[in-house]
Amino acid sequence: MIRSSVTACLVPEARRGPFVFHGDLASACKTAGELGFDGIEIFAPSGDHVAPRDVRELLEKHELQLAAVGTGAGMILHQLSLSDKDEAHRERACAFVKRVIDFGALFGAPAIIGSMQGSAGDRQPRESALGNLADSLRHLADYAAESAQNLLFEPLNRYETDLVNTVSDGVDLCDRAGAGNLKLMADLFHMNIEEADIEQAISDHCERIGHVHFADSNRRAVGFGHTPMKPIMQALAESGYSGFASAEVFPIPDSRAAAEMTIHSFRRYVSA
Ligand code: LER
Ligand code: MN
Repeated sequence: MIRSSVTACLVPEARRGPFVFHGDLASACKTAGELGFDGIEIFAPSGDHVAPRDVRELLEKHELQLAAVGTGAGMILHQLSLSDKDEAHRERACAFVKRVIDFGALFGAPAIIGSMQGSAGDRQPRESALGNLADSLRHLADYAAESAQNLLFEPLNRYETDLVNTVSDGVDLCDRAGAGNLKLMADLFHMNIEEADIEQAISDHCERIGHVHFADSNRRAVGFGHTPMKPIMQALAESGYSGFASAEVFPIPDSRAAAEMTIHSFRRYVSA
């Protein structure tokens, strides 16, 4: 059974970012619970920003699971990257991610490596950046394995990174890192830009997918854009995927409306 989730961003610097809820975790959990979501995904400034006790209380009260935790604040707030050419810098990036892994592990939730992959740019050859990234991911996946967690790696569209843009490139990188608990995150917004055929990419690599960002073509809630979602979600379900479809979308026209449209579309395409 695929489970539904929405994102909550607690990073003021990312307040214009593609997250359903911004700023107030308690009200995000309340609305998510009222609408019948299974989980919530948290994007926080660091691994120790919110007290685990408070999160546990909110999850229990609103009958939610913690779906996943984002690490992108390491890039947004501290310009950290797991592919940086400088080893000391990469170590700081790994230390930041480890604290997020620790936080997620308290709730059985995996950490997501998206923006923290960085990019090569003109600073180093792409091949050496990919090598650095694979080394960092291996190290972090081993760390996550110590608390029996997966680590999620997310291919991003070409306007956000020059390293890993497609699911197939993501598979190559995971193979290079060589860690069985390193899974791919399929963000349907990035895939809409980069994949030749989204359904095919999902069917080809379904056993590697550990999490889905459920977003329409324009990065609004599914139902507000033009991605043909029915066959995509069917391919995912037929592949046996049983993780979360988590809405990482803009709160347009507002958070509640984006959440309502998401759960409506989820029921239409997934749990109908
Ligand atoms: C960034 O575009 C994204 O999709 C996030 O999930 C990365 O942290
Ligand atoms: Mn995403």
